[in-house]
Amino acid sequence: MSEPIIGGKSFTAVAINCAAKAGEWIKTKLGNHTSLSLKYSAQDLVTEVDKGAETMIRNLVGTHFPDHSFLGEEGVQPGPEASTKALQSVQDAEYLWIVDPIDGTTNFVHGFPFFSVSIALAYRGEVIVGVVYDPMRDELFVAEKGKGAYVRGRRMAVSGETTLGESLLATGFPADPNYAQPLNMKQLQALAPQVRNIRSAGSAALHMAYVASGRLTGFWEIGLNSWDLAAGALLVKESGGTVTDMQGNDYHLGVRHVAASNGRVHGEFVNALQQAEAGG
Ligand code: 2AM
Ligand code: CA
Repeated sequence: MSEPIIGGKSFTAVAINCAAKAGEWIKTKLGNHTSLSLKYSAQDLVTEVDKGAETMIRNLVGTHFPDHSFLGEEGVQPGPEASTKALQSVQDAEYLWIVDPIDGTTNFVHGFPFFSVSIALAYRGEVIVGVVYDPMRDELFVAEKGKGAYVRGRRMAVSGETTLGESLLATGFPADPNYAQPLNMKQLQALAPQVRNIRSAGSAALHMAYVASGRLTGFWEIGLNSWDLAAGALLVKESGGTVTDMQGNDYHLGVRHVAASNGRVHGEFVNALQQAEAGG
């Protein structure tokens, strides 16, 4: 059995192993899933592949670290209240694994090749290991707190843009039609003329990994859950970037409305998001 050392290799090795195994299996199921259910709404999907991948990861983690706590998307009832409650019940755990077996399930269901496995380990509420794996490109993004972040074994760094005008941003279109969708549209409308361009590819974890690796200048989305963000937040921070909520407060596990960037444009970015919200 691996030795449980804080930030030690064994945690990261297990996280990588879980992400790689689950990702390989998910890839074999692309176009072959047999059950599709709606969770909270017609936009909130789950397949047997999400559930199977989560079980695979939970069992593997449990074999190595039976005393650790586990928070996975498919173990939680749908909807924001249940997610917040589930996080509150475990966030003080000594060691907590936070797992999204497929981030970008809509893409997986439609065969759009942009989804990922997201696995984070938090120690007393602080993320110490983050792994995001894109099985379609076989790209593994790994970060350890204080030790940097890597993709395909190469050290990652955020991009160099210093103004919004030179920035390539991404956002996620939220499902909630009452609050999140109209606000996201306002933000999009306000930001589009101020930036180089905007993408929306449908996996928050992978968008965060792209900010970390310098492929995107920044990313924002309203209404995410801890499992969408925990691993990606460490990737961005360990690559020299900044992760906050939409008011510019530092990231923590409870953040649902996120703004992540290379840091250099963060002030301008958050300012523009706030001005959009204020209708200015
Ligand atoms: P998921 O695929 O794990 O559900 C896309 O905009 C991002 O939002 C993805 O990371 C996706 O994660 C997440 N997402 C999709 N539907 C959602 C919903 N109903 N509530 C919250 N997050 C959602
Ligand atoms: Ca998911």
